[in-house]
Amino acid sequence: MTEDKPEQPGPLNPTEEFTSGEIELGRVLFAGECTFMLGAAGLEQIPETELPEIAFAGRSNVGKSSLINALTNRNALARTSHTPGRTQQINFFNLSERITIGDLPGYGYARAPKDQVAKWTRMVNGYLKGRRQLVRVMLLIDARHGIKDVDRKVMKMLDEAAVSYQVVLTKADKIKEKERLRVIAKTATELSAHIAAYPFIHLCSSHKGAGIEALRADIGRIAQGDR
Ligand SMILES: Nc1nc2c(ncn2[C@@H]2O[C@H](COP(=O)(O)OP(=O)(O)OP(=O)(O)O)[C@@H](O)[C@H]2O)c(=O)[nH]1
Ligand SMILES: [Mg+2]
Repeated sequence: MTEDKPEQPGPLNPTEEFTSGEIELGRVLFAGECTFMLGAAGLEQIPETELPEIAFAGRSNVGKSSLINALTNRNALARTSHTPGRTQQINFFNLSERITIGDLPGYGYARAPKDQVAKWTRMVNGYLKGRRQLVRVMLLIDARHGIKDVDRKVMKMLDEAAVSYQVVLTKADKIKEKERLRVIAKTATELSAHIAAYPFIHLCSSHKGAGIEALRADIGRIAQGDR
């Protein structure tokens, strides 16, 4: 856990953003059963479901699968890897029969074969634009690097498709507090120009557990229908 204790609410002190009741609801939601449903290798394999759905999107290796594991407190629910491009299909999880979680293949992996990239892009874009159940996209951004052009393309597409999304800065343990403040400020400024972006930014470390309970609380809000 980080030792940061800033006075103002926000990503460095995110629990201030949520009531203790919301933190508890989030904890209970993620303490429930989380089961792997299926991995969809193409749009036609995406399951028909009724629950509200949250997708974890972001560049290859940004930490999507690790974050799902940290949220659910399981080491190996979603497969993680040192090798970018590990998640090659959309993996669906059912959380407590309340919400569906989608772990997306990462985008922007320069060394992946071109036809593979084209296939993933088609699938991920088709899913993000056309998924009726999708209530929020968690757009993961590496806190060390900030928003990149490949992320901007996805943000533009989500804005145009009116799919609400929220930035989660990952790997917070890799940078110092001063840099955290800088990346949060810069990200917030850029997000303010995006119509479908939520203004609240999460800052998490899946390895150290920082920011995880706040993100659980936020997803709990979504599961409650408070969007
Ligand atoms: N230091 C640190 N490393 C992290 C954190 N989260 C993930 N990583 C590391 O980043 C690498 C990629 O993590 P994944 O969770 O597999 O990333 P992903 O976004 O699912 O990757 P793809 O499925 O390939 O798109 C692994 O080596 C993780 O251990 C974090 O909070 N801190
Ligand atoms: Mg992954």
